[in-house]
Amino acid sequence: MWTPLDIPASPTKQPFTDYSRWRLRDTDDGRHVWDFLKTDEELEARPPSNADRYWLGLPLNSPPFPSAKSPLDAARNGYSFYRKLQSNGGHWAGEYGGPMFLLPGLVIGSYVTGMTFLEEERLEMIRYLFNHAHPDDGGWGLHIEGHSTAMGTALNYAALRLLGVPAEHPVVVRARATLHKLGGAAASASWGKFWLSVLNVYDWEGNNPIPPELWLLPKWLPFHPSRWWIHTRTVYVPMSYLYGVRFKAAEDPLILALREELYTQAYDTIDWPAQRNNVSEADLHSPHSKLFDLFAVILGAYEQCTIPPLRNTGVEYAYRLIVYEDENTGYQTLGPVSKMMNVVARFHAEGLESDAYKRHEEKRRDFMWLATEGMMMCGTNGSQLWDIGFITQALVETGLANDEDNKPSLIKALQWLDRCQIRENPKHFEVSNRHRTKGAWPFSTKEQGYTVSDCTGEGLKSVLYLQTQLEFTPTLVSDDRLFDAVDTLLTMQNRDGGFASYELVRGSSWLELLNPAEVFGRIMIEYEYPECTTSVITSLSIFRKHYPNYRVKEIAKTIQRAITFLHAIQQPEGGWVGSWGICFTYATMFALESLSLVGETYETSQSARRACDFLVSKQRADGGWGESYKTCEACVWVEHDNTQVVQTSWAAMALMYAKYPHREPIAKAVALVMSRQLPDGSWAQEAIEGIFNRTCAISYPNFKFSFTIWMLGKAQKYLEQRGVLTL
Ligand code: LAN
Repeated sequence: MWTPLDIPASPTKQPFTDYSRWRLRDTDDGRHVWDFLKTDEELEARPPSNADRYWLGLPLNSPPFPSAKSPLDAARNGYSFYRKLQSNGGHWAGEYGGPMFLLPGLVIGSYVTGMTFLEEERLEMIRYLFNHAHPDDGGWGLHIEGHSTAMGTALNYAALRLLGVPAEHPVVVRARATLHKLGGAAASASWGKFWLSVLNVYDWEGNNPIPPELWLLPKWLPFHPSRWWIHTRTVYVPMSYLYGVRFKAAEDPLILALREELYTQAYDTIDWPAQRNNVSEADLHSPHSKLFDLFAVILGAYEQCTIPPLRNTGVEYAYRLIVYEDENTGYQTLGPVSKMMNVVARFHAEGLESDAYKRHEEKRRDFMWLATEGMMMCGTNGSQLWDIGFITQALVETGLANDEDNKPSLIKALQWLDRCQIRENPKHFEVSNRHRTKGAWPFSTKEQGYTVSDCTGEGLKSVLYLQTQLEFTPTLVSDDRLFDAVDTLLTMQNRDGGFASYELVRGSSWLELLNPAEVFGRIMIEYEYPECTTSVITSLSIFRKHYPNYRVKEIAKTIQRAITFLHAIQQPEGGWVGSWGICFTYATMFALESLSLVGETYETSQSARRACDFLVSKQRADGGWGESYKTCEACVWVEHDNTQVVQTSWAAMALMYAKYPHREPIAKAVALVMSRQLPDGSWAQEAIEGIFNRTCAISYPNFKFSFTIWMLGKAQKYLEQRGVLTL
């Protein structure tokens, strides 16, 4: 077994643990938990599945397919491979990494609460951090493809040290030098400052105030936290609790050592209040506004003379919200940041022996994913519903669903979708400021249990496709349950006609001026998104074909208003800006799908024509498309160094939705995607596919199967109709 000093000096592909002993638990509800099998008996009882092998980078022994003669052949080969990765429960598991500020939350939150890791988990987390240190300077950024930042480097540095890597290890020495060049931990963005305060290696005085009392203000106030974007407020709840009680880990030698390592000056000499707005240039995406600075000064003055009963009431209120959130989500919580903050809060209030502590400890593992480069903390407890939604629609639309070999996999997928639908509103509903959930589908699992507009849309579409367009599938989701999903969607349209992510837009856009998190943009309120809007339009359009009598007028009006919204936000150059995938290719595919459903295509609509011309103008000589994640930061197209199969598939699908009349761009895109297919039918992982909050990239590794297969199958029909049978 490795001891810390034996850890190799440089990034290594060679696992620190025996990869043949790791298994992904295969549960019906789609939980993702990696187990390390210690004994030979366990190994015998749990032979590795293909999914285990695939995600661990072990050979699958998948025989090569005869090379594809047509796009449909290629799609079929792709699915013959991908089918092998389906879980017994019916969904496709997958990594959901990318952000580099999540693992430190896991490690710091666990350290300060005394939660341990398996030795094997610890070693693979170290390896992950080694492998993702920036090759140029050894620091870490906001996400795996980003440049080094003070927050990324300070947090991941602390994580490595807590995981047991000594200060004199070469990886740590290099990272420390970079951290100091970036201004040290004092120059970290605010979320980094927060975690370091919890760890007791940064003074709470060096944070802008996070008073829990804001919750006690009247709800009608335009800046009341219940109006903020759900992720921001759900993170703010435990943050304000921990700030309110000034939680600090007990000092120990490692903490004392970190205080000396993280700064460019001696810890005792730091002027803490002066660090509140000290943020390294490398971290800065959304500088504080004047309004924010004013609020911070007023709240800072209040902190000097807090009224104890008021503070206590605020702290207690925040704690109640934490408990509601834990109980509403089976201790998964909305996301990984709030997850670990809630762990610390529950530990502080109820201690090590509490039921809450134990439940949190168990569910912590749902976020930990083992990949070829080590163990990471994921962006959610998986992307289960999102992935199953796309691949099932792809199979039905391309006709591959009716291949004998594929039928059982589609039945299993339908069974999973049936189990994943949320059937009731949350246990604590209005009191925890939640939107209704009855009938919705979540992004990951039913247990996590949050309505997402587009996940509900995609879930509904998939069920309708599988139940009504295939003859061999049972009807598992009743009409009433489909109506519940529609009812939920109909509660989610905003004034401008667009759909946001989890809820209605509750606050006005000036609230963005109060954005405290310097590293993210557009996080204070919900916004209407073209992607979410499209999923709702398309699902309602398909629903009304099958159920022409249910809430007919409302559905028609909703669709029409949503289309008006899409037109209104089309960019002058013709594309749509994506908020969740990179970037124009992603959102433009969704938007053109929507327009096609109301009969707007290249020949009939100015808007569709402009969008197609825009996309075609970005096609590369090799037939593909490639956009960098940097496109999302400024909403201006930035070419990626390489062509990407996923973006090429999105762009080609967009053109096909719009019935683009010239086949060449599509034929060239098909040829590019086919040329990248490996002999076993799969595609290699390319650049990161997703984004959030403008700046942070996130991985959707299953997209390289769902969208390639979907696009190729669709292209077969498109090209056949235009008299091209083979390429
Ligand atoms: C996600 C992932 C899925 C995504 C889509 C369904 C693709 C989107 O169409 C709607 C928004 C949603 C649900 C979404 C919102 C923000 C998330 C949860 C994430 C990008 C995954 C990680 C991110 C979350 C905010 C990460 C934690 C960071 C914070 C700033 C709290």
